[in-house]
Amino acid sequence: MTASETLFTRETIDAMRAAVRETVERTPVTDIHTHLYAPAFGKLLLWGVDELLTYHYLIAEVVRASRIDPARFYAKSKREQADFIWQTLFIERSPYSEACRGVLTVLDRLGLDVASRDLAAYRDYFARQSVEGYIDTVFERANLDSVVMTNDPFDDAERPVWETGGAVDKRFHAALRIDPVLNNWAGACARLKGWGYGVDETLSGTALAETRRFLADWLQRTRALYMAVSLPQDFVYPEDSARARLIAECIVPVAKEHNVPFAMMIGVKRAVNPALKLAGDGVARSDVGAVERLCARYPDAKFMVTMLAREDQHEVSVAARKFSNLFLFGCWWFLNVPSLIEEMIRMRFELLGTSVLPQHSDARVLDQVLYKWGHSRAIIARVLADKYADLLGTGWTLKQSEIDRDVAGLLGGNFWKYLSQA
Ligand code: HDL
Ligand code: ZN
Repeated sequence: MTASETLFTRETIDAMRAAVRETVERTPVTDIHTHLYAPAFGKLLLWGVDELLTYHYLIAEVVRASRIDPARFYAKSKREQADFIWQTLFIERSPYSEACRGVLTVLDRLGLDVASRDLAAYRDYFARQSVEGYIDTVFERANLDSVVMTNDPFDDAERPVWETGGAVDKRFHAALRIDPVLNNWAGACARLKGWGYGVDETLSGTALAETRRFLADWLQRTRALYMAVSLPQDFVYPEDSARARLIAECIVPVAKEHNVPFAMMIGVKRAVNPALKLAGDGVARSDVGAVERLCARYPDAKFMVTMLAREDQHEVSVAARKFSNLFLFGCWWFLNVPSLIEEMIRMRFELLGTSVLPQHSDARVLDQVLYKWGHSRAIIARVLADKYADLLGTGWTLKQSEIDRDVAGLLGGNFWKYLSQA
């Protein structure tokens, strides 16, 4: 029988498990939330072993392990920071935290000798790479079809690139990130005025129409697949605030007009330890009711949601059962560790079936997709095979072509299908 006609039954569960592993490995991924940048953005695209080692997750871990004063750590050069992290977390301690292990998975997937522990040799390898060639290598080895960037018009380093042509690499899609609009309207307002939009802090006069024009201009300029915001753990809706008015009268109408989802990433407790800078944010439980009320109030708008607190995952999965315009995605940030990825994917498969996107990488450094997807594919395959085994146990049968279909959806197809729906 050809592979597509293979039929799995309760008698061939081991063969099914092997087929699921193979299918998940060979199916290309659309990585729908990253902080990566197309080559046109130059140094904004981070890559290489020193960037891997100075990922803010590892900065938090090295400050904790060494108790170095964060200011003293940040005063070091990037290379000195990487040396300190390598020595503290990898040589003086076993690097089994997910962020440490991830660095080693990257080196291994690149064919480097991890057992050598030879940081100089790793640096030599990266010094010999060109960014264009290395992007090809990483996309190919991680089996990525494409990634979605996080594009911020308020970022002075990024905006000029869009104003002179933007990302011209089809592997890098855009997402329009609008945190300043919703989280710091006063600050955003001043910038928008400077760009010629007739807005004001009280949202009077032409402010709402002009904010809609700003959003439309940047959706067109970036060809963004969705609009996104990171919302704090105390986000509520509705409320008497600029944020609530902007969501209701600007974000939602523009999202509907352009048929793009509005992605809410909810649960950050900002700057719990400001001295850690980017590494200083924390997490707290949030109000899933705000998501439910938005989905109920705007049934013909499309929402994407990922929540940061483990404790919110069951409630938001149940909410997704109530609203077909609520698309759940990823195991975000502090959830992107094997034990919680497995717990969340199992819960989502059992509550939502195939209608989720189990993972995104959130990669800030290009090479990270090698480990973030390497680790997550293994978990997705294991959980999916378990669910299929439960199915086959009822006497159900499964064709290889159905496994292909399901896996293509879970690794990106479900996202593209959601985007295409009216
Ligand atoms: O807001 C976000 O998109 C978060 O992912 C933050 O960028 C965070 O700092 C991060 O990198 N998490 O993985
Ligand atoms: Zn992110």
